[in-house]
Amino acid sequence: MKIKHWAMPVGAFLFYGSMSAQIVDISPSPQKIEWGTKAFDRPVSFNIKGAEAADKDAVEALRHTFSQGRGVKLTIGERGDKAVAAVADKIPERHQGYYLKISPKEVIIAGNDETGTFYGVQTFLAAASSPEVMSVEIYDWPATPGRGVVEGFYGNAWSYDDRVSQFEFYGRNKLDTYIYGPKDDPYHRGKWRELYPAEEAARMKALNDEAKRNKVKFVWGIHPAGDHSWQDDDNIATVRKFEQMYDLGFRNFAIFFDDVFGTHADGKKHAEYMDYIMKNFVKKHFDVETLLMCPSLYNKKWEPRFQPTYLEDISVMDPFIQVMWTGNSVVDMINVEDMDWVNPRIGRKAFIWLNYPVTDYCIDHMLLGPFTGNDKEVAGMVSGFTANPMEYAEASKISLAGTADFLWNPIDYNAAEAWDKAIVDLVPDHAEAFRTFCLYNIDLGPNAHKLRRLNESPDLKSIIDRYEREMTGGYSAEGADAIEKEFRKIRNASAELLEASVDNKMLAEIRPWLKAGELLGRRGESAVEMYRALTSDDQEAFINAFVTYDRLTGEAAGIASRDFEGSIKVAYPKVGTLYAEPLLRRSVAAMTDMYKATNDYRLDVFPKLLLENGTYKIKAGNLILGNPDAGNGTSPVMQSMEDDVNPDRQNWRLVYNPEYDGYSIVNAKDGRYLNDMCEFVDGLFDPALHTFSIKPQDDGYVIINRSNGYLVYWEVKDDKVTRIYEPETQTVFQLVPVK
Ligand code: LOG
Repeated sequence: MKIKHWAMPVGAFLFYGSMSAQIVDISPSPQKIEWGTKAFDRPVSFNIKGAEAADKDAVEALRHTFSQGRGVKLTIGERGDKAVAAVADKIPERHQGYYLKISPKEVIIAGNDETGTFYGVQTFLAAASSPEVMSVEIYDWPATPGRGVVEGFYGNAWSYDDRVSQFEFYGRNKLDTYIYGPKDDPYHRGKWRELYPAEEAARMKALNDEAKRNKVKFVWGIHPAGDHSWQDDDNIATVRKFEQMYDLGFRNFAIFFDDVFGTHADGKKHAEYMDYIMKNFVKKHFDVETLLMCPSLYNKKWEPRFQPTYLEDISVMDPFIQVMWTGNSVVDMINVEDMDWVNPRIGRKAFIWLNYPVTDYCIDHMLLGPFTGNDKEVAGMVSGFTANPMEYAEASKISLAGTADFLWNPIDYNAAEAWDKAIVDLVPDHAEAFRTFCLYNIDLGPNAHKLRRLNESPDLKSIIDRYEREMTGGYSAEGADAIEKEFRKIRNASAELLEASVDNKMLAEIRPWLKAGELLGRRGESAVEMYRALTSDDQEAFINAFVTYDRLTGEAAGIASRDFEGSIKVAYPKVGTLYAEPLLRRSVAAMTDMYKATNDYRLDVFPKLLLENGTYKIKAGNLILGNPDAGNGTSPVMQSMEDDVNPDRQNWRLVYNPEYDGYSIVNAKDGRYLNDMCEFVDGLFDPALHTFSIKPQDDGYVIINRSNGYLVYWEVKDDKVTRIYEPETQTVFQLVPVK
């Protein structure tokens, strides 16, 4: 019988029955576990049997924690070893499976293979981490074949220390795969043909050794697709590089063809190249374990962009080669239907490259939410499953702990519990504060890939839902108190973590977000003060609170991350963007308007709107932006004549949206919004894509959209307005108010 898992974190203990012994919640959750009564107390020493024949990394991990002595008998080994022969029929006949028994008189750790023994030790170390160790019997194995991480993002690659820390974490969490593919590492992509210089090579070797100690398969990847000539010399260059890695001890390899198009994305060429590597590298050695490829067409949505036969062309590759796949689109969770679609097309089980929690396309956000959204049946339909993380290695562990738990035992996976466990495991001394902080760092904000997480700051959301409507009607002291309490909570939590960040690697890494969290809380408190002052008619208090709010908002806007030497990407941390930030912007704007309508004390402190809300003609030179097919047509056109018959077709309503600090642009005739590309919006209004910064320049205005983390500008080209990425040639428009 399997005892239900308790919602208790790793390292926290539960009183069990009438005895004061403690059971521990083990992560990832074992397949079958049965707790008994108390076995023994710590400290304890073990009389280890079988160590000579057992997996040496497993034995080392054991000896690292426990001293050897005349204490409790501990037998360790894997199937076939004499030491564990007596329990041979109890060992699950599964890849990486193990049997673990703790009883008052002995401990048995018996793996089905070496990794199984190592994982048995990991579970034993967790189960025996409480002062009083419980008897337990565990039968365990992973549901998913290859579990881990693909370091495959654009931006600052992980450091040596980051990776060492990851491998230790993977070992503990039973993740067995790490794929090396940082896009901006020169030896992976830019200078893929060049061999590692001696010093770099030594570091790579050391990393691989570290991975091995933790039973992590280090898959070394190369990205030649951008400029491969498809000629022999580049094939030879690839083998030469692989041979260097082979000599350093690498046995697992990958070739990436992602994010290349046109002639670089030729399926036939890719398949020929892969088969060349099979023949001239893999088959020349007896012990190469893995050859992975990431195709150019790596998600279903992109099918129309490539040759119609791309997947068929690569499906004929040697079956040894595994093929990566991100799912239904670039950034998406993985469902059964996705696998049903792709597997027959590539003639093998796809190897998942999950683009989560990667943030290279929404870098201002920190993704610290629970790991959710993948179908549990997927485990049996893949040849591996790796997650692409954030460039923030330590912070990625929150999500990756969930990934590990999910992949090991999807049936028993509980995202909320796994998340709680990870928080306690990673920040044990400040778990409560960190949990609060994580709750404000879950959603990705509006982004190009349209993945959202709507479970951010649930407490604040329910308070907003409950009070906001009644608060706009009048004063709700209760509502103000409740909202203030939430803002104080995120402020205090962030402040506590900031202090703790001095000697905590993860907290140090996310320090800019902690600062943003603290400021968010303080701004919230100021906004509540404004509200109280407004309703008690205290002008001075209102102005003081506004000035504080405004100053803190400016401070928050100035926070930047990653200013270390060699950094290639800077983030401007955003926290609480789903509810907290919009609430502040919305309510401060509304309160300011109310104040201005009835008071005249110190109106000078409020920033002036550059352009009043209203109706405008949008002109460039002697052309005028119009909507001749009002109601139809995908985009407006620049016209040379004023429309006297139907002037509204050339009239545009500009409305400032304080929540997004930008203007929306709507045609006065048919009410359709314009988007970043200066096209009419048919679907839902997306405030990020459909609001604009309008800035004075020369004797007019430039129109800028900053939807997806990068800026786009408007430029008149022939009779259309188009979106460009560099400001040099952007158009200066005249915005002429219509009376
Ligand atoms: C890249 C990846 C990047 C991710 C998210 C794959 C296979 N390739 O759109 O390097 O981190 O999306 O931005 C990708 O996903 N391309």
